[in-house]
Order: sequence, then structure tokens, then C-alpha cells
Amino acid sequence: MTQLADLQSRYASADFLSFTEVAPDFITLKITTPFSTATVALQGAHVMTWQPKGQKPVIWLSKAAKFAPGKSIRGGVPLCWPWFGAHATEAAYPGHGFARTIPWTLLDARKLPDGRVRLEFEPAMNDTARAQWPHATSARNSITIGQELVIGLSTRNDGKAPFQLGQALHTYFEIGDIRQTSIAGLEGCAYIDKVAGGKLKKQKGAVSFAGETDRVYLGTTGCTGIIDPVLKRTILITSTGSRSTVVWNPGAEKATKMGDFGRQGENKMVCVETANAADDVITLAPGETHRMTAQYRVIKHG
Ligand code: TA6
Repeated sequence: MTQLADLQSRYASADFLSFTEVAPDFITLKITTPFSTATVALQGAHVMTWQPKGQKPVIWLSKAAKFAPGKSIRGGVPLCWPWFGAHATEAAYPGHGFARTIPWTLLDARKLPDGRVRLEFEPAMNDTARAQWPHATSARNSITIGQELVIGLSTRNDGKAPFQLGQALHTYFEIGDIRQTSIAGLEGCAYIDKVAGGKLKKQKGAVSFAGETDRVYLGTTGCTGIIDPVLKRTILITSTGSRSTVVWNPGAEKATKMGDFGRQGENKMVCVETANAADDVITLAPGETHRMTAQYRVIKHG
């Protein structure tokens, strides 16, 4: 029995869930709730889309995104785990870790009494992942779909020695126009400006965008808002287990070089990432679990 047939059989009674093989060995889940719809790729337990009823999509997915085993998807909510950015010592290891390019196993899918849907996944660690991450580790990604989207990434140290964990929910948000978009909630925070060679700066007022923007904000409080006057909404981001927030827009030149943003896709997205990055990397003791969550909610203007 194929994996697709097995999933369809196991969840045949789940009227809120369907499975599609969008490309060879690349299965996605379609979730329908009374409040919103979503699609999730098994690879990386990767939320690809989320759209509340009566709203434009909140999570951005590139029209040029590629769906193939081992290839990261441009858009959605890539899981950067178990390190963020370049590996600390091995330049050949994949940027942002391997979580987003390995298969994850669907452990559970259920409709909650209030109509929301909750999915639970764990990573199917392969030889490459174990070679790059030689620590006994358990991980879970929990996705709750309703009027809000809530993602919870948990990591447990099952070994006998502590290890350092870096991670991010690398979420791409859909906006009307990057030049008219601003981000509130980071005022006064220090940030590492990766476009300025990693220089440490301090945020004055709301974050605005005039070209490539790539910043790691430090000591963040877990509440930010993407203010979008074009789509007449604010996307509220509430995080726990995270004291760093990454803000990224590639700008036109870098987006073109990346090749999977689609035509001027960079004007319609911004990444605001709930993270444990830079000096917010977590040291996990044996037996300890760290959970990082993000909740996304839309407030309509006017
Ligand atoms: O989170 C921002 C960032 O680290 C940028 O520096 C840029 O590299 C972006 O992630 C995209 O990375 P990816 O590996 O998904 O192309």
C-alpha cells in the first residue's frame, strides 16, 4: 500500500482532512474548518497556506515554489531546526537545519470540540539528519487551525549531555505591498543587521522596508503586529518560548537570484520569525524540553 493510500485509509472518517500527492513522493494535507482552511506538507510538517474565511491568505506561498523531496518550499512556515542560519562549525550542513527537508510523520489529526483542527507531527530522522545531529532528541510540531493559526515546536533532550538548540518558525506572511507595510512591537529592541555586515543597531519606531531587510531582533517580548494598510488588516503575532524575532524581506535583486519567488513576489511577502537565534539559542539539559509557539490572528482595519 502506498503512503498516500495508507493515510487516506487511516483518516477515511476525518471529514476535515484530505491528502494529495502534489508531486512524486510529496504529500500534502488539506484541512477545512468552519473558520479557515490550510494546507500542510508532510515534508517538514510545513504549513503551506492558511486562509481565514472572508480574508485574503495570511500565509504567503510563492507561485514559483517547488515541491520535491529534499527541496525547501518557498513560503509557508518552514521549520528552521535544530539550528538557525549557518551551522556553527560545518559550512557544508544545510542552512537553517534539516527539519524542513526531511519527512515528518503524522501522529494524530483531530477535530476539537470547538471545531478547530489539531495536527501532531514528529520528524522521521534519516541517516543524514542523525549524522548532522548526533544527539538523542525527540521533537514534535503541533499545528492548530481555526480562527487563529497556532504552531508549537517542542524539543526534548533524550541524551546524557546538554546541547544547544537554535530554531525558528520562518513564517512568510502575505501583505499588500512591502513598501507600505510596517511592523510594530520591536521599538527599542537591539537588532543584528545582516544587510550591514552584522552591525548591532537599535530599532527606532516601527520597522519599515526600503529594499533588502534581514535582521535578528534581540530580547523581543513575543508580541508583534504586521500593519498592512493595503489589505486593511494587522496580523498579530504572539510568541512564547522565544526572545528573538527575525524580520526578512529579500528585496528585488536577491529574490530574483533565489529564483523561486515568482514575478515580484518579494513585494507581497514579509517574514516575521519567532526564533531562538543569536544569543537566544537554548541550552537544553538532559531530560529537558523546550517549547516555542507562535499564534497568528488577523485584526481587520475599519
Ligand atoms: O531568516 C532570514 C534568512 O536567514 C535570510 O538570511 C535568508 O537566507 C532567508 O533566511 C532564506 O533562507 P532560505 O534558506 O529559506 O532561502
